[in-house]
Amino acid sequence: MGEAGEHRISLTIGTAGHVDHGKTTLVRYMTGTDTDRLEEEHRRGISIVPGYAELDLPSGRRASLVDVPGHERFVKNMVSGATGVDAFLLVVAADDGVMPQTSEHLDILRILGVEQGVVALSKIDAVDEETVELAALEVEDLLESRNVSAPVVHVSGATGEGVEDLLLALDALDADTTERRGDDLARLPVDRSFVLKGIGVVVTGTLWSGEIRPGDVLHTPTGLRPRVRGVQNHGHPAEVAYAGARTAFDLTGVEASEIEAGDVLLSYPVPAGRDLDARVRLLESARPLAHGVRMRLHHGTRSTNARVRLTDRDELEPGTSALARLRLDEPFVTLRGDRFVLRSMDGVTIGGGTVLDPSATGRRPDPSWLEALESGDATRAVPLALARRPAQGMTTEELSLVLGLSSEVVSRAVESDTGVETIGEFHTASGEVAAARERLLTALECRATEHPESPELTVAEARTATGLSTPLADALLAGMTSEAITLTDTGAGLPHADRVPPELEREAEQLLEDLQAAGTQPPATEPTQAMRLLLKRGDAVELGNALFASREAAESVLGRIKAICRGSGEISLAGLRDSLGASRKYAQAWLEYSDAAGVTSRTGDVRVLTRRHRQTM
Ligand SMILES: Nc1nc2c(ncn2[C@@H]2O[C@H](COP(=O)(O)OP(=O)(O)OP(=O)(O)O)[C@@H](O)[C@H]2O)c(=O)[nH]1
Ligand SMILES: [Mg+2]
Repeated sequence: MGEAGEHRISLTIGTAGHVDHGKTTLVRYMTGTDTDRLEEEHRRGISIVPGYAELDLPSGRRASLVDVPGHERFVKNMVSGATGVDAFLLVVAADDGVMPQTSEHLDILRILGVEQGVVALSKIDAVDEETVELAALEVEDLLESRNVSAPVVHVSGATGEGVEDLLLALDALDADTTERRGDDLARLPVDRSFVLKGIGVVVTGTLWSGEIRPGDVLHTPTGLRPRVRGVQNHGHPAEVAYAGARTAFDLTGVEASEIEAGDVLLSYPVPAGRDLDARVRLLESARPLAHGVRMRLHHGTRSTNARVRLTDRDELEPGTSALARLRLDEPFVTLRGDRFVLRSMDGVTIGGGTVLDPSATGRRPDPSWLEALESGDATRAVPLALARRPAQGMTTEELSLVLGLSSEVVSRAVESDTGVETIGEFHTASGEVAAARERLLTALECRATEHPESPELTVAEARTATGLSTPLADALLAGMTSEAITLTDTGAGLPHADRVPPELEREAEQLLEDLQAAGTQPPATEPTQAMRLLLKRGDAVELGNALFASREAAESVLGRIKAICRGSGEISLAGLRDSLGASRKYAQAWLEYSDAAGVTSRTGDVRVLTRRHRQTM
């Protein structure tokens, strides 16, 4: 089925409620789908893992139902199924009333930010009216105590009584009320991974954000790069998996053993981290939370143990929230705004929170940074993010990831903020760039003053002078070439820096005269600035051993060497010495110069012309 013909899911509803209260039965009645797929689920008569079914609502909208297990041992699987749903369907059996997982599931939904939903008071066929009314009162009390408002519909999954009303109530729910960020990053928390005969490795999950298409290469935090061969949404082959859809992919480039439930697949690599800064909220029903306590943390399809360190207090009171640093036993991929659930080590849900900084650094959380992240206000958070990474700059993509905001929102904030300067693809604090530019110009001026004969810095030296990271320094250099500096293969310089000061020019002229007068036997000398200027201009040559000669002298000696070689096929040290009437030292130096210039090459005790010079007469 193609993209255009695809009947998209507009609403995802998660069931909730105590074990055996009739969730799966109700889902089956409404959809015809048995969400208890496992043999073990049938044998034990309970749900164990989340199951999925599609539901056509009276208005024509199509919803996805996530049916979660109610047994207290499978709360982890309930969190995994409930993460990312738009609304809840809380099922309470009329014969049993409100039970422990009824309230625990409702708490978890609130922690996950799922605030809207419907309560189904089920099994009304099995009890008398008075019992139904009693259960209804318990439900009202529960909703009131949790400050949740939701319609309560009396139904039977056995007879179908009340199901029409239930469908109408579900149809009245809004889609997309949860914070689903339209990130460019596609994120799939894997809930199943298996091998299908003839197809290969298949993973399933609910896509949290972004889009995934056949042919895409995905990334895992451990560095695997599986390629997507085929995509299915809700069991139908599709051209694109979209955020919120129940998806399945068949993958190449990975072994089945390398990907398991709880892993996350990403459209580009995002580092996993063990230290998170977060806002932690404690349920009204929980005991006070002491600083430094270890907890079980549930995030999407994964869970791990974590130590919770409160930032500004020793103890968190029930019903309140505070900033905290969480140290996870295993690295997780999280983004700003992600919700997580906290349970005590003995399995009681005590609260949860919202990730603010997924890669927390420093000894203590920085409250002003966390508050900016929490505000979701890009204009507030962008300058702080840039200030936290001095001398590096950040791309729009990096900012979007760190702030947990879409790249459009980030771009708008960057454009409207006069304190942000953009160089190439990097955004930086503008003061920082001005300072780096100053440092570079100063370094170039210094170089030009101290070494007018070679006033350029190498590119590496220029980068160092800016004090910026290499990519940012390169962007700065590239941006400055049109105006302030020249950038060539040899290095960076100032325009007109090759203008030589008059004193040096005079000194060089005098030196050149001396060299010319000295001819083929110049005296040894230090390589002064004036000498380097002559070398650079080609007016002088270096013979080695602190010997420098004029270009004319060099040309005459090379001419003589060539003539001797062409006459007798070779030249010896003694031969050149006699021809020049010079000492052995000079003859040796000139022969070495001739070798270095590629005119001659040494064979045994003599030199012969190189092939190039043999041919040209
Ligand atoms: N009489 C009657 N029995 C029901 C009704 N709904 C469910 N049951 C029975 O209650 C038992 C449990 O139903 P399930 O639908 O499996 O309950 P569940 O909430 O999905 O249970 P878990 O997923 O394990 O938490 C089954 O034996 C059902 O036949 C109902 O409306 N009326
Ligand atoms: Mg069930």
